[in-house]
Amino acid sequence: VEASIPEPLREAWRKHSATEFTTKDEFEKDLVRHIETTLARSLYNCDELAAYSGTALAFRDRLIIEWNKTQQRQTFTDQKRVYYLSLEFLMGRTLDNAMLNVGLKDVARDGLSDLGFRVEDVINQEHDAALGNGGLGRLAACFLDSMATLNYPAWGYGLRYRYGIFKQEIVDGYQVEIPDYWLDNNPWEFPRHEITVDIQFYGNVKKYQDESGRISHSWEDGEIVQAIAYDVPIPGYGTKTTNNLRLWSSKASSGEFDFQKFNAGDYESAVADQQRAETISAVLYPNDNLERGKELRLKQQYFWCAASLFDIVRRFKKTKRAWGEFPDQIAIQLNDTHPTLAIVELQRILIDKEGLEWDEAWNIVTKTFGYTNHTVLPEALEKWSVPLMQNLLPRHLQIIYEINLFFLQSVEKRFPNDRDILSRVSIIEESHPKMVRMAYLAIIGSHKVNGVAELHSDLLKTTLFKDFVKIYGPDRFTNVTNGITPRRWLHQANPRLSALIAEKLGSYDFLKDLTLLDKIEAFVDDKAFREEWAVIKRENKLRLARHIKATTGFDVNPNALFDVQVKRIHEYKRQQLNIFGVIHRYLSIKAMSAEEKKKVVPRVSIFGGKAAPGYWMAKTIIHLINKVADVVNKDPDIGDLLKVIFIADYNVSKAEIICPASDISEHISTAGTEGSGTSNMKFVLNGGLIIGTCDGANIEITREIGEQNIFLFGNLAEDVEDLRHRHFYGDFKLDPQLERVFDAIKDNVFGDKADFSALTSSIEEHGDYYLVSDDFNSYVTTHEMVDEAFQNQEEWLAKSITSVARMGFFSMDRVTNEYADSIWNVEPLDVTD
Ligand code: Z16
Repeated sequence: VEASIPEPLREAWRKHSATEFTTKDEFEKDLVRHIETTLARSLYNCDELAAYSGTALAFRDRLIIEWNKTQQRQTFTDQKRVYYLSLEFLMGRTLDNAMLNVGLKDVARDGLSDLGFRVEDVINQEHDAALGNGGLGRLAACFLDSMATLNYPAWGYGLRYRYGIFKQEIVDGYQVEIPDYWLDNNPWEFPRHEITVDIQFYGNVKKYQDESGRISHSWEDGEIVQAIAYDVPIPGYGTKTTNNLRLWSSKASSGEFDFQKFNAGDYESAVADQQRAETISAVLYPNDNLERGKELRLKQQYFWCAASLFDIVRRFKKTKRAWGEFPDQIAIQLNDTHPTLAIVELQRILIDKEGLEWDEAWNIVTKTFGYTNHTVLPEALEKWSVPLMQNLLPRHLQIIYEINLFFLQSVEKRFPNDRDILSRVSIIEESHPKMVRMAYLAIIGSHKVNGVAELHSDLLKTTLFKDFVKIYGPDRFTNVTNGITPRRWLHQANPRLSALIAEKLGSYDFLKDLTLLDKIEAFVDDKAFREEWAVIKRENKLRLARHIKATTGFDVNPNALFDVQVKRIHEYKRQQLNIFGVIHRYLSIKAMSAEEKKKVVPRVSIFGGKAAPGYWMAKTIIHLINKVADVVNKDPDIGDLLKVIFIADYNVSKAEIICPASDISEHISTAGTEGSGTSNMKFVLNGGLIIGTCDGANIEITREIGEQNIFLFGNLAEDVEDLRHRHFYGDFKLDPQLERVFDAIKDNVFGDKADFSALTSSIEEHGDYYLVSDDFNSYVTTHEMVDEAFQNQEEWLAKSITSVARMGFFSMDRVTNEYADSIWNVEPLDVTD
């Protein structure tokens, strides 16, 4: 039913249509009105939290007005749209970002100050929206920011988890996980109780034949869970475009089934059914780069894919276009294999519900989807057991077998003499139980597959997916190196640096075209500019030092070299290499004379990151870091020369404090294991130097900023296989400096050695899979070069400025435009009013 008001009655609507504040006075009026009415508070009981809520509501009003207009405009122009499907959106806080994007932070600052508040304190009241694990989820959030900023008609689709990534506490040196219930008083979401989709699970498939002999399938019975839409406005920077992020929440279906139970007096079991339905969107799985094959996770994936596809198809059908035009109107990007079922679901809708022929449907499907791969780690590649899928999604499994059959037939025709290729590329792995290989299904169902950095994309083509390159040719595979949004990761996190750059360039245009940063290289010898640059870094270090003092109680010397590694804790990211390096440094200082100590460059080694709750080795690494901190930080022989800090609960809002405050940061994964990495970009963009391996985007960062501006070390990806082989055949001698580190651990210097035996033995006895020993010498030597370089502050500063100037390539806007041109074939929608 159309709910549109007829033209003769629209006058009153237009007269009273909501307006947007622009001045300080108007902002104050909106703020006070929200505090007094929406929040039912007054000037007698307005604390910082209430001031936050009122401010958020005032800005929310603005976003909503533009969001409505944007949606109307996009519907009206009816051009191709992008749908970004991601199980994770690691958004962080919204208010600061919204203020900056609409260009009214100064207005808010002045207004809040009139009413007795500091804008920074108000902003700090907000709880992070942490619906993601790490890089993959943050990339999705950067995409949304960039797509809105560039005026692309684009929606995100995800799950509205009741619990985001857990909060981390450190108790006696161990990680403890606290549930992250974040939804109370979240002003940034709009429930759309009228937008619902019924989602089916289990049941069975019936086959029918009509008079003409045509066979059709129907998925019957099973259980129904309801998906409810929650919408989140996504404002672009310096544009009126405000896109939509639609998150689905699960609820028991209000269908007959439950009423029957309630009516039959089976109250308890009816309530239990409701609880079970709500479980689907209850919690984000806390694994980064690991898939564990749990049924509830598969339910989450299907629930979200089916709801999103229904929504997309419903919108398309309103346009009354022919099905063949579907791929001209719609591009769907799969963020990893998590949404691969969307491919199967669209095929099912087209053949089972809309009556298309298989080939016609499949042609539409493959033209619609693109698939982004984020990792080559085998433990992260999704496989679902066939019996599990048979039970939960019987019709989808049939369709997968059908897709596989047609695919293998075509492969057999092309490679009649290659018997092995069929079993190698089959979507079904012939194991016990059989498994569905989701990455293969995603490749077969998409027209483009991309990796996230050059090395990573090359490895995909030469290792993981090499058979598919043979089958489809190299053009199906492409690279789009990741980026970050300069709005959040420069302007918001580092306002002073952003202002200094704007002052030199004459405007903030670089925030929309980051390649303009190259103009600051002309000021690298400008004395005043250099001094300001140094002062800003120092201020940012002081801000972090205050945070460290407040959260850990430790004092750190702001003149020391701040050495930071913050990211998920994972063996492949090698925080163990870092902490072993710290122990090596500690032992070296302990062995020094007073004279020698005078030459030591003081250091603060800062760690942060969460371990997946079931990942024991990662938790052991956290434990060791904290034990080393206990010993080192109170050792009178060491004083200010070395401090070790573990920052608990690393998240997006902490990253905004940490990234601008590093002198050097560590990106030291075993070569060939990190897809891209994106914190490397955040640190360099904020004037920090980096130490890293030749891995992921480090390689392209080196190419852009110049190898004299980065500290690279370690073995290359091409040598990893051979080194592992040698370990396997016992051709291995522990690096002698690492041996000294292990001896200290085994002398119980950092508490009970038994606590860390898994860590040392994985290197000494179990093949050193991540090549910690092989890279140790190179790592330690490179850190000596870092110390030496840091002593020449003038040269260090030049490296810092030059690097920032050359970071334009890593803007998410470049990434978004590349996807738009080479994968989605969509155009921006110009906003003229
Ligand atoms: C993830 O965060 C990433 C890959 C993956 O398969 C699963 C998760 Cl949850 C990361 C990569 O590890 C990282 O290198 C990359 O920068 C990031 O995805 C974004 O592409």
